[in-house]
Amino acid sequence: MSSKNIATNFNESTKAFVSPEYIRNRFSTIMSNMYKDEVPLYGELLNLVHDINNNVLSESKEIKEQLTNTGEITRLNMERHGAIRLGKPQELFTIRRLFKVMGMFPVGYYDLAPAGVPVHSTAFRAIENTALNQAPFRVFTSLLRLDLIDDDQLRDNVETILENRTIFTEKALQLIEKSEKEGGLNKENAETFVQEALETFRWHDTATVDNEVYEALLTQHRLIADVVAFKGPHINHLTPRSLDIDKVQASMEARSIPPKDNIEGPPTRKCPILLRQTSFKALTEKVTFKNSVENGKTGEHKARFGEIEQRGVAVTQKGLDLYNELLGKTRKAIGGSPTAENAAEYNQLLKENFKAFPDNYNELQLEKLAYFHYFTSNKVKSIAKNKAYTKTDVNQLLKDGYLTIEPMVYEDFLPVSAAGIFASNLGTNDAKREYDGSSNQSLFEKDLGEPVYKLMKWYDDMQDETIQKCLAQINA
Ligand code: OOG
Ligand code: NI
Repeated sequence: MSSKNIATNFNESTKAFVSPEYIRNRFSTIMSNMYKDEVPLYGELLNLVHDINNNVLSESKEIKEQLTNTGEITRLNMERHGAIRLGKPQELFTIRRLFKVMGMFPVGYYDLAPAGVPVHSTAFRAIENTALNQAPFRVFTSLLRLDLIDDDQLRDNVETILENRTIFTEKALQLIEKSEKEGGLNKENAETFVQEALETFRWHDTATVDNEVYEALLTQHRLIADVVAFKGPHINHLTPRSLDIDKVQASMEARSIPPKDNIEGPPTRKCPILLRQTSFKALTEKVTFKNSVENGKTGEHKARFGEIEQRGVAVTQKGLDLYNELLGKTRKAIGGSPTAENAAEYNQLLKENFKAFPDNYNELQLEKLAYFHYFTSNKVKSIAKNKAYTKTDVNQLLKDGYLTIEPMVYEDFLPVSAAGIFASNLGTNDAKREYDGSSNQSLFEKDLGEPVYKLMKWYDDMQDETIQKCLAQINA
């Protein structure tokens, strides 16, 4: 083969790489289809969310404009996140590599132990604004903390069970390696990759343990049984993005979707902040055990559900501190997590307490409580060019109408809400117990094989980028 031929072949194969966004969208679509088949109520929920989103968009010009300006409008109907729970460090390490093929990176560290769930977590997602708008799929990924199991014998047992399982197919592992070596996958390989990767997330109704071990795991914590007793980390929910979560919550029962008692996160506001979430209760699913044939014993397992979320503006550290203070104050007054009985009282109090959190975008911007995208207005053509404008001029430029802002959407999760979602679906009081093991981000990152992206820094950088872009235009 002549050198020219080699060059051509090389170019062809490089050019033939599909983008991580393509792979991520493709994976998100086939995962959603699989989940609709496995959990038909999720399909119902998707329809409900789409109907309500369409209503909001046709009724509110303001929201439509805002989503158009930030580029979010294109992603609205493909927006979803999922969640998985892993058992051992090796699984976390490899899942990081798997998600990287789809352009998803670990962002943030969430410690759920103080809220009574023996896991710590991160969220895999795209990290560039355009990439997010093209394919916003993300996966909340938890790793079981074996160090929090207090029964020594059970812990050893769990370790042995987990040691013996492989949650990735041979072909998926090969394609991860190929993508790492060559820098991408062509269309055909990408298709095989997504189909093979999907196997890791599939539900298996046959437990890998016998009914006695299952019961012992269940007694420790329902979550431990969910992670350890099965062949792999079945996707436990998928979550579309709603523009009006109160309306969805109120409309669920009419469509025979049983809602959770209350919405997690901040109260209803004119300018939504962070993230509000609700879900439908987990299905009761039949499982057979390793020894079911011999003893005829089958069981029931509850793990898989559907969730909805409404995303609002990302808040700064100052905003997050205020959020945590107001939420904490409300929870304390009510005696912890709200229940079906005191949900109305809780919501009333939450609303009252959050009056201390400004509810208009200008104030949120001025008080540095939230993050924004900055844009130049048409007026900028006539700006006086007698100085070089800098970041210190931004507030004046806004006031004079040379700049405009749009809220920067919160792309991540909230630990207290996550624990609430876990708890309502585990269907027990497990989440009431306390684990006093200290949070262990460095161990998590060691298992992951790299540090997680720092949450706040990511928003800071994004906001700064849009400001610098505006200043460059003004000073040009
Ligand atoms: C994850 C729960 C967290 C969210 O949206 O906060 C979550 C789980 O139940 O595995 O998905
Ligand atoms: Ni979720």
